[in-house]
Amino acid sequence: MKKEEFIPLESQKLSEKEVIAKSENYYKKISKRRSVRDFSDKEIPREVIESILKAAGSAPSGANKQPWTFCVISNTELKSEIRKLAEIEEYENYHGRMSDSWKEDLEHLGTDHIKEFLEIAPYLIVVFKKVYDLDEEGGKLQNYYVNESVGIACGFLITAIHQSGLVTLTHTPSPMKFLQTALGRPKNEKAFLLLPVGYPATDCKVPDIEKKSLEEISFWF
Ligand code: IYR
Repeated sequence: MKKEEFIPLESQKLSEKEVIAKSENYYKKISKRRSVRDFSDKEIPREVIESILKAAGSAPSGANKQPWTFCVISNTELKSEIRKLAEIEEYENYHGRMSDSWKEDLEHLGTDHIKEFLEIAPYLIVVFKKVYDLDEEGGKLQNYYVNESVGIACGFLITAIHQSGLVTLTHTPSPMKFLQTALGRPKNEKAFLLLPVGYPATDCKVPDIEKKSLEEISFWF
């Protein structure tokens, strides 16, 4: 595409005051997001999931290759199968693969190998990264900055879920190979993140944790 073929940017013309107010309001809203492990089984309309996936798919990516696939699971048997397989891996993690210091670092989150939420949440979204693309003859097509791109898309996905009034958890059962097999994904796709999506349970509690201050996370030059 030549520069002459570019199209005008759709953007709002805002005053400085409006920009300040918008940035503060967004911070207030997004800082209420919490990772949730206690889900309600209340159904979610399919169109909500479609919208949050379209939001995720609008993320920037290396050379606009959009190297991601989102698998959406609501089928009860498949959710149970995924729970079973995730718990097998997580049992190994919590009973050997994770170092003592890692387990100590997780203690305040109250996690263990039991992953009930994988069956209770009405939807599971498994994000796959496309390490490369395949052309029609099965030839390899290069993707760029795949981890960065898919990480950004996951950020968009998580904020879209929060913005919709729903909750999620960035669950990383490890290793995640079982997801590629269970969902029949091709060899160019590797599981990246598993997100249960739903409403929080009525009595949902979250760990009492804080985020680092602006002073701790930023250096200004
Ligand atoms: N994936 C495991 C362990 C785990 C690891 C980290 I890093 C966390 O922040 C939380 C949990 C699990 O999901 O239990």
